[in-house]
Amino acid sequence: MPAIVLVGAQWGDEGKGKATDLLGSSVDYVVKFNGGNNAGHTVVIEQDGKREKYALHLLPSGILSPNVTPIIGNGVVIDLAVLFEELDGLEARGVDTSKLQVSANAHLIPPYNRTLDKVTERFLGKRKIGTTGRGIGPTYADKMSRIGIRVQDLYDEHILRQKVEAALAFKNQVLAKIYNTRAADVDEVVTELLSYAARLAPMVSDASLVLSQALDRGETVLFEAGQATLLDVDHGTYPYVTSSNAVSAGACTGSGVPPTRIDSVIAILKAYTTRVGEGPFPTELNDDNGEFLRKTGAEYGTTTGRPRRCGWLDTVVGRYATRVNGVTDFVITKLDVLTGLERVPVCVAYDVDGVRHDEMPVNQSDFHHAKPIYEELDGWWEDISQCRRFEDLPAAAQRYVLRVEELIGARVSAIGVGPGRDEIIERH
Ligand code: 2SA
Ligand code: GDP
Ligand code: MG
Repeated sequence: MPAIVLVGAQWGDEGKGKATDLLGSSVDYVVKFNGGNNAGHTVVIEQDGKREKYALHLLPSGILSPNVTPIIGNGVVIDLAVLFEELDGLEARGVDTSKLQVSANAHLIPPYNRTLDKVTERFLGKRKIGTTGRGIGPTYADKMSRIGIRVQDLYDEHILRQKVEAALAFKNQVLAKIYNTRAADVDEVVTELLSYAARLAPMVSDASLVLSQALDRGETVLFEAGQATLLDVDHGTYPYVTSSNAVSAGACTGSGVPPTRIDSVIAILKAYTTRVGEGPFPTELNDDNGEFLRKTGAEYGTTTGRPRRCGWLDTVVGRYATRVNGVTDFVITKLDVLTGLERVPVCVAYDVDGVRHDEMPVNQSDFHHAKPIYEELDGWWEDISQCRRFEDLPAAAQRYVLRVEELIGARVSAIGVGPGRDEIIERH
């Protein structure tokens, strides 16, 4: 399978990082195609008998696999200070980062966009999105408004200055006059951006060409999404979304590899649901069960440390993910977190003002009113973290997976039973 796209099926933090890392041993390239350092992927690796934990934000999770060439595609927005901090951190821990390539067309997050992200949230008040404050939204807005700064601009100071001047001519009005914050200084911004240019230079590539040639040679490319289906700017719970395309189609626009070259789409589905930030969440639990999931699943943001909102699995969302991503296989993660519950409710449809909806309501207001219709499945008590074959799972856990598979309409080919690299059941 030469070109595989890996996406999140819910609102993020499904365990994409672990899944990518797991596939790392059998792929040649891992491409991050959307988002930036708003992402947070935790990968736990057994090294010399010790559990080593890595938290990645901007770098593709494939960077932890020695034979993988990690690529940051054109669809990503890059904070250069964060990029080098993350690279330094990994190098200090002995990870070889020398293969990293960065698309010349990727956009940069200039310092003023971090400020704009935070003050916009403040001004939105109770309508805020709950962003990570990393400057993601304003940078994608600049890209679409054609006032963005790209990686390649770092190598022509004249053009870089022109672009920063053009962006600030408008932005400084907003910053100073509307938001009443300090205007950004063109010289300061240009100097800061240029300070990274020399170190970045050897990494800059024509990522689309590199990937196209790799696929021609029969090599395997894994496209790793940041965030997830319901945070996608077009197909998610707008406006409570991130500002990029996190669905499988984003892999093409965000890398320069066309849809005709994609062979399969793997979606990662957590055995329950979490969400960080604001926005509708029909199966959210504000009770002891929610607290149980948060504690047992260690549901705190990898980037911001925010407690994640928790709820039961929503298979309406799962079915939607199958549809909009063209999912060929699912990986269900964190099944172990559900151990010890007497009954495990699974949302199968919604009740919207007395009307049953088996599919995601197209109208956002309906989704805000959606009440989950649950099917209650039997729970299990046995520790499943040592299970490595589907048949090893307790009968109730097997039934949970099979019922979910039926409801989401695509094959479950692997099941996570713990955070470690080997804590996984593969179904053949
Ligand atoms: P932004 O910063 O503009 O992308 O925020 C817009 C919305 O997207 C959500 N978002 C995320 N949701 C889950 N996980 C994310 N990454 C981190 C993690 C989050 C963290 O892995 O834990 O540490 O808080 C992520 N990134 C963006 C965000 O909550 C807004 O709802
Ligand atoms: P991502 O953003 O989708 O990569 O997910 P995060 O890394 O933000 O959050 C997933 C968390 O779950 C991480 O801390 C992983 O180490 C952990 N994890 C992944 N798979 C499993 C699993 O099967 N069981 C348990 N208990 N933890 C898991
Ligand atoms: Mg995450």
